[in-house]
Amino acid sequence: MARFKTALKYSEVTPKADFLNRRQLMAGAAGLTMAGGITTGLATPAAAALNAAKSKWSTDAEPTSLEDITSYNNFYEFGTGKGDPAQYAKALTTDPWSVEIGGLVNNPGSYALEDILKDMTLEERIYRFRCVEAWSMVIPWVGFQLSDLIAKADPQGNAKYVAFETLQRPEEMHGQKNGSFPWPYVEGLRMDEAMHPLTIMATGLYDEPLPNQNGAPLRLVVPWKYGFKSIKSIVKITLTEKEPPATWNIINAREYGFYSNVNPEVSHPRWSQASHRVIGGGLFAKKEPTQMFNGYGDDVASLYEGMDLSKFF
Ligand SMILES: Nc1nc2c(c(=O)[nH]1)N[C@H]1C(S)=C(S)[C@@H](COP(=O)(O)O)O[C@H]1N2
Ligand SMILES: [Mo]
Repeated sequence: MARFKTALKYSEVTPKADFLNRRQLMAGAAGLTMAGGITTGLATPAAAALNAAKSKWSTDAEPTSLEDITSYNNFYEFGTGKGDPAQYAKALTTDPWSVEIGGLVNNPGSYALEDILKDMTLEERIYRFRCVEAWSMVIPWVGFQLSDLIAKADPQGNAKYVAFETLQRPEEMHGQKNGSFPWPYVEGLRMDEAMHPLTIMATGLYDEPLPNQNGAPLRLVVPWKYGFKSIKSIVKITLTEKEPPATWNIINAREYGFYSNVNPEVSHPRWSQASHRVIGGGLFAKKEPTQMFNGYGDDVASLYEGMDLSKFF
C-alpha cells in the first residue's frame, strides 16, 4: 500500500517552489505585523529545520497549507474562536518544559523535555486529521511514537490506560480564567491505543518546531480518533488501572464518548458525521465522505474487535 514507501522528507516530495512559497508566506505575514507592512519577500532560512525523515505511516494526501494549519485551531486555553489560538498562544512560555511521568511505571519522575527528546527518533508523519465538528486537514507532523516513551517509563503489568494533562497557567493561557470549563484539559487512551505505532507525540509540523497554537512543545496525535483526543501542551502522563477522565466527556458524555473513534455511522446528537469539510480552498472548500477510523481501519480496527462501537463511541 501507499504507506510503504522509501523514506522521503516532505521537502523532497513537494515541488520546492511550493515549499518555499509557504515559508515566504509566513515570513511575509510576520514581516507585516512586526515592521508595519514592510516585507522583503525573501524566504526565511529554515533555521530550525528538524530534518525528520518521512515515515512509512504517512499518507500521500496533499497537506493542508501551513497557513490554514496554524490559523484555524481549537485550543480553548486561548479562547473559543478558531483564530484565537494564533493570536494569543504567543504568550505561552514553552522553554523550559518538563513532563511528569508517573502512576503505574517503574521509572516515574519529572523529565525535562530535552532529556526525553535525546532518546526519541523524530519522524515526519503526514496524517489525516478529523475534528468532531466535521472538518478535516492533512497535517505533516514531526514527532516520535508514544510507545517509545512509555517503554522508557517501564509500565507495570496492571497499567491499562494512559492519562494526559495539559499545562494549567492562566497567566499565560487567558482562556483558563473562564471558570465554566473544567481546567486543566485532560485526555486518555487505552494502553493498546497508546502503544499503537500510529499514535505519536508531535513536537513539530512542516519540519519545524510546533507553533504554540498547535500545542507546543509537545502534543498527542491519534489520527483515527476525533481531534479533541489529541491533547495539546502536555505536562503530565500517568499510567492507570482505571479509565481516566477526558475533558469533553466530562462536559457532555452523551455527545463525546471516551473512545471517540472517527465513525461515519455514529452521528453526533446534533449533526451527521457521514461527511466533512476539507479545510483550504476558501469558498471552494470540498466536502468529502468520512471514512471509518478516519481511513486507518486496516491498522486499528482489530483493537476494537467484539466491541459495539455505537455503545463504546
Ligand atoms: N489542551 C487542549 N488540547 C486540545 C484542544 C484544546 O482546546 N485544549 N482542542 C482539541 C481539538 S477539539 C482539536 S480539533 C485539536 C486541534 O488541533 P490543531 O489546532 O493543531 O489542529 O486539538 C485538540 N486538543
Ligand atoms: Mo476538535
